[in-house]
Amino acid sequence: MKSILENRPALAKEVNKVAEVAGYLWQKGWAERNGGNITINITEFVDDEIREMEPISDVKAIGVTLPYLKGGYFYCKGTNKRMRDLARRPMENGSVIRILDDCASYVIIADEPIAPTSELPSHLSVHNDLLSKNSPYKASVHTHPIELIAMTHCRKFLEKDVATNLLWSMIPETKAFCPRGLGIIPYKLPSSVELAEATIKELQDYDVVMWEKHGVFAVDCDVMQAFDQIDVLNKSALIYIAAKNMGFEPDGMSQEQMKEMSVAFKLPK
Ligand code: 2HA
Ligand code: ZN
Repeated sequence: MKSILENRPALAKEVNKVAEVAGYLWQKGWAERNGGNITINITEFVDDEIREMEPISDVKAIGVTLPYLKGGYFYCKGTNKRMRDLARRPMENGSVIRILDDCASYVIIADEPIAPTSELPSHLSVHNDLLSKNSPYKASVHTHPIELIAMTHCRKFLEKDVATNLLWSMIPETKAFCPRGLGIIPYKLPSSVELAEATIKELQDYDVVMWEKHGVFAVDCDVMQAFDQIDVLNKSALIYIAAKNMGFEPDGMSQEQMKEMSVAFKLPK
């Protein structure tokens, strides 16, 4: 069977980036079993031949109406599929979907009829919101980073920007490469429309948001950059834990040092 990626190097490059990141998520221990999901808006790579491809699934409801997604195409990790498998075989553990003209349903078009991620309402609602704002962001990543999730089991880190400021203060790179910080979303049922709505709201102010006691959701121009933002935050969490394990509370960079960073790197906060 011919893959949709065949003779489409630009599209294949984006999907291969997803596979590379899926491998990192597994190696980091952030992707147990089927944990986590990735979706990429690939509409810009779609040609007439793809537009004419016959559906290979029934029409399925998204659960929400998303007007900016009309005629859009997404690569989605498959529900119940493993990141470690996707890393080697992205088109056997994910699929390409087409959003239909009612903006409330989709069909799978390639390569195999693999149902998309259980967090599809959150992912697609976020893509709809990004398009409504003309954002250049095309990738959304949900994963289970151990140390960041552990922090959400402590109430003080759930207060606005307490975790952000602590993580920024552990090493200068974190503020430079995750300049909008870590948003916090109180616990909500996985896959729910409530979780999707809260995620969109929090993403107005942050590129990475934490689902309390569950995982992070990050957006960026491509999947590699979304991963990098999560990675620098979790690195800071690891430094914090290392210091605590050495028996002391880390001092952290001072507010002056962090302000100096913001000026030097022209950061938004
Ligand atoms: O896709 O992580 O939150 C598996 C999950 C759901
Ligand atoms: Zn999850």
